[in-house]
Amino acid sequence: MSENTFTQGSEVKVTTGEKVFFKGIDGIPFEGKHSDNPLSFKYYDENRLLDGKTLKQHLRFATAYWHTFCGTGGDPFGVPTKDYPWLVASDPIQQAKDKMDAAFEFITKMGMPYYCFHDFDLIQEAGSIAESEKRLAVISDYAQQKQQASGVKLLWGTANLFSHPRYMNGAATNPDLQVVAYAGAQVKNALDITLKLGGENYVFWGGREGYMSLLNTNMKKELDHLARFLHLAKDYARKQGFTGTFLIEPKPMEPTKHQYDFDAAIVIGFLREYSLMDDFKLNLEVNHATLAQHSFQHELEVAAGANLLGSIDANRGDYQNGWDTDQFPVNVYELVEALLVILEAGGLQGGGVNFDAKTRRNSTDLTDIFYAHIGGMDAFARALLIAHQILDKSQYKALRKERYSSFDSAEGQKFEAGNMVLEDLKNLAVRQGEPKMLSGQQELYENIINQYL
Ligand code: XLS
Ligand code: NI
Ligand code: NI
Repeated sequence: MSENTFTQGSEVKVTTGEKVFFKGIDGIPFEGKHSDNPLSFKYYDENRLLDGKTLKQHLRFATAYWHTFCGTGGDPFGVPTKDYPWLVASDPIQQAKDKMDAAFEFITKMGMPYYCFHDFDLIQEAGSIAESEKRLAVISDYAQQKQQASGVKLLWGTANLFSHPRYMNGAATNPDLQVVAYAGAQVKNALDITLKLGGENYVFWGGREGYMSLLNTNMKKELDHLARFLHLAKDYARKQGFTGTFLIEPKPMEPTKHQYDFDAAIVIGFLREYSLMDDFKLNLEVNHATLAQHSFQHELEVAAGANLLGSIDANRGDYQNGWDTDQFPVNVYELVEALLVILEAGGLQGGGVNFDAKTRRNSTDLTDIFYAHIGGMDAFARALLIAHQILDKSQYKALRKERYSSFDSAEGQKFEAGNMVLEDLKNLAVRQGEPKMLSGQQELYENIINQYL
């Protein structure tokens, strides 16, 4: 591998292959909000300190290999629109290396510390398991060199168990054991390369683990199989020395009509039922939350409440239509609401902010992927700073505390500690009489966010 390196920001070194794909862009500097340079950060100053950690350490941004280097703009109504120069070689190994050169060039020019992949984002799947293993060995060797040269790390790996036709009836929940076995082989290999590359987490997104019709589905059996499968994967990875976190990424539907990992609450119930709570946490995605008719901060609150807030997939949906549009995040007000939850929970547990987002079909310039990530990173950085200020300076926390202050009384503490019986509640009600009307003050809370924006 021949590469050029120079330092971008604190840790990541710009790393190109023999061919330079993003000519004319050397890196994305922080220039502040008054800069008119569209290829600069306005808010994301990676070295800025906040509570003893840099913004880079707080946010732990990652690029999603699949959208940014594999997604070429095809949709159900039309062929791809993006001619990415790293996808032209016909030999799969050469193409995978070109793609990885482009990926590391992009990631390092952005100054992002992490990336995430599915096994067959890295290299095209071959015709047999043995042949695919060989390909994965070659490309993961190459990734290892790239990571060493650049300082970029792997936030998480995963296996694509939804694109190949064999998975049309699901992977771990497939009614055919032979397909489950194939999924097992694939996860074993994906775990092996994740481990080899020092991956900090491993994700399961159950794209086709669900059903299209209940008429042909034994739901209980499929859920038991899913849990069995996750135990096997976890036991194998732990035996190999993986110390990171397994993450389940909930989504209610798409591509299936109903996905078993519907939302955070359902996944938590599943993990609890099948004794997986010690090893698994959640990877929450904005657009999956909205598909489940929740806000993103709702999903974050649910996970944080169970101490399972692992990582996030950052993107946004479109409020005028109902599917997973995976757009880059731009809505600072909503991100502040999310970051309030994340900060109050003490941050993400081992995860980071992965841009599971894609540029639009008609965003066909290579520069567009820079604009997209700059926008997302700036929006997150800005929201983080604002949320931090709100927690630090405003009456937000005090207001919320005050709202529950009746539970600080002797009776309230007795109730919370489980030292009351129902008759005690009745006696308290009789003693104190009709409760006063206590305003929820929603508008006041909403105005606090606006004030700090
Ligand atoms: C799809 C999911 C997927 C996972 C990784 O909607 O978001 O991209 O993040 O398999
Ligand atoms: Ni998604
Ligand atoms: Ni995702």
